[in-house]
Amino acid sequence: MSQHDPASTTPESGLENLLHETRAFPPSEEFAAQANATAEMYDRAKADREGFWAEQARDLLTWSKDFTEVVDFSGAPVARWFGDGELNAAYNAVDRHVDAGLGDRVALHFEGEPGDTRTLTYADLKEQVSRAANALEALGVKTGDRVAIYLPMIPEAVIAMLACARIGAPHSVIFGGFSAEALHSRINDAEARVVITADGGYRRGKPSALKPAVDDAIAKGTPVEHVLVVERTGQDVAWTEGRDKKWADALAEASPEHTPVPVDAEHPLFILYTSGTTGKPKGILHTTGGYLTQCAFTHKYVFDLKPETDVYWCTADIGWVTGHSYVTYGPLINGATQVIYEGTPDTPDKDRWWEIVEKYKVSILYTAPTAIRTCMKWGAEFPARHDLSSLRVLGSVGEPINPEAWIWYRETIGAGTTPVVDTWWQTETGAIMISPLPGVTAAKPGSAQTPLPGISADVFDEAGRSVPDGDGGYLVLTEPWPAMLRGIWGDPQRFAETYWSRFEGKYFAGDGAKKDEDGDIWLLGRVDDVMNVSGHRLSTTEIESALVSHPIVAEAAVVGAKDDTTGQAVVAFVILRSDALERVDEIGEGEDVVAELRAHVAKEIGPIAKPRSILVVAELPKTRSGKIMRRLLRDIAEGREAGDVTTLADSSVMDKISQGMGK
Ligand code: 6R9
Repeated sequence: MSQHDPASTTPESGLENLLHETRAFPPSEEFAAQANATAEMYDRAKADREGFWAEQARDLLTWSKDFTEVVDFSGAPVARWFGDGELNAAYNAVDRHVDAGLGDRVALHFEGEPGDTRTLTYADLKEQVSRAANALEALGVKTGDRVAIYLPMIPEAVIAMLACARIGAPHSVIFGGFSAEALHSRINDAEARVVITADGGYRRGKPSALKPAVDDAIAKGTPVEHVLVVERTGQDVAWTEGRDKKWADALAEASPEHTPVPVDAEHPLFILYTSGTTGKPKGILHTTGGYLTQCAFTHKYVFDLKPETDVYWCTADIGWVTGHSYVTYGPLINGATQVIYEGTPDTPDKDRWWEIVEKYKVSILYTAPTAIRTCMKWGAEFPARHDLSSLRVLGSVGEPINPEAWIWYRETIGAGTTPVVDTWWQTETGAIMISPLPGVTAAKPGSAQTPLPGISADVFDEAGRSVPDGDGGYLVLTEPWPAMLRGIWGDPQRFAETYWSRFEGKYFAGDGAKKDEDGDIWLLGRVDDVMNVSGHRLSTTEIESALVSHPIVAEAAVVGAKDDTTGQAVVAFVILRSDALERVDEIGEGEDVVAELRAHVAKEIGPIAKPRSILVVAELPKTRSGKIMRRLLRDIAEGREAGDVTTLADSSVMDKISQGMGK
């Protein structure tokens, strides 16, 4: 694998249309009059940032021991927030609502893909989480031990996370779409001794197995001693006596009473792995007090949550950070009633989401631009089949939302009246950072606009100077924020280098951005070798490593090509080994090789990482110093003439690649 071409690490230019957008949608008077957010919040936070966050922490959370410190950044880049306070996340998400007499309020409306449903009140949740916490303790899990969670989107996913939090055992949730290989490396990196999984989950109308991947991962060697298995699909599963235990049995044997363990505000709450610019995923570490404060704050004000009357639905899977902050923690801390849905939006038909909105009278919907664009492609007839009049706030996250999709979302789903909030944040930031506030901000389609009260962001040029309004550069976060990551699990040096060295002492987000004439921020996509496919982060290097690990591949280069639906799509260029070329008879050629390599990537990383296309080439375009020029490959992948080739070691390479593609 070669080094990366610096020329390809400038802000993406594929979003020009976004920069010519001038429409604005001020809030209606009715909405503004009832909104949680006010314009004064910005002033209050500006006047006294620490005081502002301390107020939020006390207003939104219950502390078993109050704090006297707010933020301490003397150990930069690791911050401490509310450092001498103590609290428990599960107590805040569940018990205190029951204690306040809200035990009968619905916490979760679960909709399974086959149409089965379950309703859990806060009292039900308290019982389940307490039993699960006792069950984990019975398996020897103690405060500080890591627990891996590999589950479909079923209530047990939320219960498992909260059970871990209840005993102060950091969870590491691994997305159900990841392979045994990915599971193996994540389990080992976090040294998890317990895994919570299920036989499978329903996807696209059929059961999809999960347990075999756990068995395969453990067979490769891990510290795992116990596996709790939720029965969801009733599929046959292999069973290891003494190690595997049915979740239902473990909970039935456990007491429904459990005292939550108060932990320090800086106690680790979870590790969540995300792709970086190198092959090895980063275990992003979040702690308790600051993280929960910002989750609760943003969930209340960005979505204008009224917990007594709203029905909230975030379509994210708990395998991603959005599922952590805006399914499990933010909504439950705020005592919300929410919907969780197990399956795909087109099972059994393309109106499934809208059927769910109508059925549960969803009033706040939070989803990703890729899903909105997919619905646009399917057509307005599907939402038109349902009464969507309950909706009053719409949110977007995961990638830049193009103005067309933003307008379609507001017009077709939001009846032309609902505020749309485009929320920018990352696994690393823990919670929303830049977003309009409904009822306050005049929203601009395609722009995340303004750092939230108490958050400081800016756009810097190459030299680390704040750019004037109207100019573009790199997004940076200039002050510590409560939900900021506290590090990369086991790798403090990588933490410092990745985020804090590009602009000394400031957090470099890896995103290109522009300030418009009003100073509003427009996000322009990643500036590093991280791709964003359907809102999921994938590393070019990680997929290249997977391809090169196949015996027939000599070299591989991966680029993210613009895609109308998924934002970006993975396109791979591979050079086959000469001995493989000689054995074409055995291994097949063309389509066979491509199918084989796509399957190989799915096995190594997961189906989400499968390249959309793989092109077998004789050579890759490289500079004289041996760097692959991804910019040129992206030109090819996006169907353009290759740009400037003058820095290529061999300028005929691009002609050969283009000829090979029939151009
Ligand atoms: C929450 C989440 C983070 C990356 C981030 C950026 C992109 C997320 C965005 C957005 C433009 C938005 N991103 N929200 N880009 N506008 N509203 O998605 O976390 O999976 O870590 O991805 O996603 O490129 O750097 P994560």
